[in-house]
Amino acid sequence: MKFSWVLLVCTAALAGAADLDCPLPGGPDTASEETCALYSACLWSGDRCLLAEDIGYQLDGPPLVIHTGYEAYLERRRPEATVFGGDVDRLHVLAVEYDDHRLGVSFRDANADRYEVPVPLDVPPLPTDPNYPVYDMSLSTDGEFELSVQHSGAEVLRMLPQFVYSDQFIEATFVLAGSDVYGFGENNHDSFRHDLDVGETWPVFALDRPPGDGVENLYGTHPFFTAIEDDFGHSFGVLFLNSNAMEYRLFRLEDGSTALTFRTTGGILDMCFFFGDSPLEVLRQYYLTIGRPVMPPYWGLGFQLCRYGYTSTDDIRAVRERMKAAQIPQDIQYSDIDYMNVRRDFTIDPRNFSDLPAYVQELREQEEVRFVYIYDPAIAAEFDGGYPSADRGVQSDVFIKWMNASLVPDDQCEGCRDYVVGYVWPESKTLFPDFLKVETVNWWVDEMRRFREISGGADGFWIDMNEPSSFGTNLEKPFNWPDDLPPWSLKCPDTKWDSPPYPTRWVRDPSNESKRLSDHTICMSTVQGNDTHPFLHYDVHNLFGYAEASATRLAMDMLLEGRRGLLVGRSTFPGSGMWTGHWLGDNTARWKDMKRSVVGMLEFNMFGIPYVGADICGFNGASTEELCLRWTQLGAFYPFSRNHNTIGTPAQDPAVWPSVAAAARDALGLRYRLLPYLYTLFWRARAFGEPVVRSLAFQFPTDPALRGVDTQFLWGDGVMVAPILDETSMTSVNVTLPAGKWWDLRDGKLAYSGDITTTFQYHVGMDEMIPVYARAGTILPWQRNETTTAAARRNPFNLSVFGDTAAGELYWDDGESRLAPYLGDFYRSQFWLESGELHMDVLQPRTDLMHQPVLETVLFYGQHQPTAVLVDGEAFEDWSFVEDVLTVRPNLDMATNHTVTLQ
Ligand code: MIG
Repeated sequence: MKFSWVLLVCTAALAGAADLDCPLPGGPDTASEETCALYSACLWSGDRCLLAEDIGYQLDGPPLVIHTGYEAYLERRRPEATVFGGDVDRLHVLAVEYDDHRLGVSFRDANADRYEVPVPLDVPPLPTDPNYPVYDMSLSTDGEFELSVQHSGAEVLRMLPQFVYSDQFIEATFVLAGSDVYGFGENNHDSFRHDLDVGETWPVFALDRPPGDGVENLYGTHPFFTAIEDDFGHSFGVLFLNSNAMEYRLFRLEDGSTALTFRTTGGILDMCFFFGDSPLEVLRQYYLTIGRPVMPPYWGLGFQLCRYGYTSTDDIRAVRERMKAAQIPQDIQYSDIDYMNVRRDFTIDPRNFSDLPAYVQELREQEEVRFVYIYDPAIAAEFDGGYPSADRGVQSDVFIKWMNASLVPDDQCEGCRDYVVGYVWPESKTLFPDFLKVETVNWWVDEMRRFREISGGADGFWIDMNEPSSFGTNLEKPFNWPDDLPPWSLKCPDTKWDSPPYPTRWVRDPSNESKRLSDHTICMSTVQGNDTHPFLHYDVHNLFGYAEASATRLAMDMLLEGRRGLLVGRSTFPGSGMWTGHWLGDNTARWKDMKRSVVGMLEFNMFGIPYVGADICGFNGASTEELCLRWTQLGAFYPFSRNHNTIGTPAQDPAVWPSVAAAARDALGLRYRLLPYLYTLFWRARAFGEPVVRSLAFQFPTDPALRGVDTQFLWGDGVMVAPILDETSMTSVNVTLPAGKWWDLRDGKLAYSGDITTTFQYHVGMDEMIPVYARAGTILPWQRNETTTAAARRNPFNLSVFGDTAAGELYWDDGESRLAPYLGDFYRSQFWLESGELHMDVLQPRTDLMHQPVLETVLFYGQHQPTAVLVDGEAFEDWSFVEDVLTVRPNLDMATNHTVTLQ
């Protein structure tokens, strides 16, 4: 604890004043003298409607130093000035120094409770005494309220005076250090680093929205960013723990400095800061705080095949057969909603898919291929006795309700009680399970149990449509409403929740057909959770997918007999990574979408959901041979590697084109060889909070030239992937390699050695694999590839050692025991090379978990030809030196420590 809250010892101060646009509901383009005059907190100035600088809050008494940090009360500076009314008169500010790297600053109504996000952060309940915090902060300058945060000797964040805090609208603007800012989502960002000059306002609100070309809010909600402060890579991150509809804008102030405007429509302003010497340290702090990611099963790292529109079990079988014939690796086969009987959850279409459960078993038992079924949250409102899942749901009262009986529409369907009713895929109207209720979780687990018994025992779960999605809300009728029925749709009432004063930019988006927050989802004036203390859907909309993922993970834990299983979900929130992975949604078969998937993958690795990937070859639209080929190569390096396609489009599985099949064999071959390394990275993500996929900016933060690179990425710190993403140069790639030595994993040749970052162009024929490099300093554990992970796991192990000094490790378990990482049921060893000696140090000798606990070969890259090789001190003959690669074949027992000495 330090006491210098007034004393700012800072070398660089951030700008303290700026013109900020008034939050006009129609957007800044609608500014006019007349509209501006509607808001007493706004001023017409020249041609802009600005927030007055003398609004906001001032200290009511000096800040207090308390055990946990600081505390202060604020009062409004101009009580008569307002934007939307309902301003909170007195705020309570609490700054909590959780520990040396984490700081919380929250602003609450001093006189009344407001909604707060029921998602716990993993921070010390009583702060540890932070003796040497790497940050410093103050709430006041010269006796005036001013939030200022310092890190690494400089001010890194300052709040501007135009601070609005009202019933349904909160806005704060911050000046930030540096100009390299990453994160916030889920959006269709074209670049990983935010473009401050464009300064777009992005909406954040869970929505079933295919990533397109506009400024869109997509499926999940991640109000978290990281900024690199300086050339040394010092960084900080901020989570805004808020679940209401939000928007943010990263832009430059007139003086060029970096600014962030954060707006939300409810809850409190609750900021959690993370500080690090590097961006990866910030992410580690973030992972530890929101919950570290669940490990996928080993088979979840294999290649996965899916499409919407399989017509029968035989149709699926035919695709699987052509994958086999083409010898393309495959670990997982999916079925989309096609398997369901009239698209009802927990049923199987008796006409075309009655034999699917048997096929699921056959795939597992005879081919070691796993199966994944999709589940949608919307439940058909059918109470004629033909759909027991719905009956049981009503019996347990599991569905989301209107906030009061007067809102129940007159044409409420029979048996639908006071539930909100929408329309999705089933042939009937639907109800929406409230996963914030214990009864719903129990019902969901029970339905999953019943379905499991009739469906062949798949260990994979795919949860879709959980924004939640509902079609045609507020319109005449849903697009898929039956023609022979009179038009109908869910119509949301005109409450303050369904028509808030500032509904955020999403409502202005051209894709928002009804121009309301409830477009494409359910009404905001519905309630969830405990009957005695309900939540408004308005407040918890963004938690729907989080809660469903948590319930589904619970079902898996209860049903899978100790196996981890696989879960991928669409709508996510901070902490979702504890339960689920994520696919990036309904992209289009375009080069642009393929390029953007790298950005999405990097962002979700920031958001604590490293198990992520995009639909390979594109979901919407017809893929082309060239695009699908390059996308298959890139997708072989998505942590979640799945080819998926929508209904009505031509098949695009990799066996369709011989050229793509060849590319898939090559790229997936390399992926499958490297799976021991990738699996170890997933273990480190869970154990230590390290992201699996990393940007160059985050891995090499001391090189400012790399801050904007988002066409390449790394697996851990050792493997660099340089995909081809550009239609205009389909056979060449610009590769950027940071200082050091890099070997090309395709041919084992040294690709670059130098002490500066280099960029070069590289020719890659359509019949060639995209370049993948290993960095000097890396030791990669690997196995020979096969066409399933199950088969590859039966091979012996090998090491590839790059450079003169190098390190690596291997985590290994049975691949799917849920508790293995927690109970120590795993093998682990570390490797390092130093002064010509390679050491293998076994930390946990559980070789009983391996089929062949043998270290067969060690490949050394970047060594001179030795005069002799010793293994465990004894002269050893079985080695060769060919084309600069030294191969030693020691066949070592992996249970014990070993040394390989090069002389
Ligand atoms: O409205 O289940 O993102 O992967 O194939 C479309 C059908 C519903 C959306 C998912 C997509 C899936 C599709 N679903």
